[in-house]
Amino acid sequence: MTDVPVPFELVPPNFVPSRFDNHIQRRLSNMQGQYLDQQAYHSLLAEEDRLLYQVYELKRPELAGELLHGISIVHPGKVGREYYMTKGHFHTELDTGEVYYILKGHGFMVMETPEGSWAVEELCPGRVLYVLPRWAHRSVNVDPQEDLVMFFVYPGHAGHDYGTIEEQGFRKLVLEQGGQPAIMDNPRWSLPGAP
Ligand code: S6P
Ligand code: ZN
Repeated sequence: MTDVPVPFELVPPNFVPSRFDNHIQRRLSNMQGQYLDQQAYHSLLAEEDRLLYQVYELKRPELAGELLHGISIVHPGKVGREYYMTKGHFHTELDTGEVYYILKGHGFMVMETPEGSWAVEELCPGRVLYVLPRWAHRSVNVDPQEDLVMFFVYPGHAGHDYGTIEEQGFRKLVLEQGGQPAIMDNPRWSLPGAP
């Protein structure tokens, strides 16, 4: 972590930051219970614990005045008909948003609120998506070959709540249907607290 303001570069074609403090790699084994087709998940995992996505973080103190930022790279691929995706999370401090700037690839951001509102927005290079406070978010790569690469920035005190999503996933899934991405209801999902 630097204590003086110095820039870094995001160099095409892969956009890995020219300096970073933390490199996170998430694999199939980190996504237990998240994919709809559990049979496909377990047979893929038996073959190889594939790398699904990576995050390069520029560390800053986790304080309200700070902005945490970095690059996320979701690789192409599918588990059954469901595309590679991030775990997804709410921010622990619900009233914190996040900005994504899409550098490369093609995907969707799947979002929802604790009250059950949902939104799915397409991601393509040059596009900016502001994920509003209170909205959980998951990025999905729907390109058959290319990485989905995004720059993100969010408040230092946001924190991550993965548990809520781990329980039943997001309300909407992005799956391949007839060669195209399609948005579908998640059969495992019900409004938290509903009978
Ligand atoms: C953090 C921000 C991203 C994600 C990254 C991986 O608030 O939303 O840096 O951490 O896209 O997703 P996840 O759900 O595994 O943290
Ligand atoms: Zn976030």
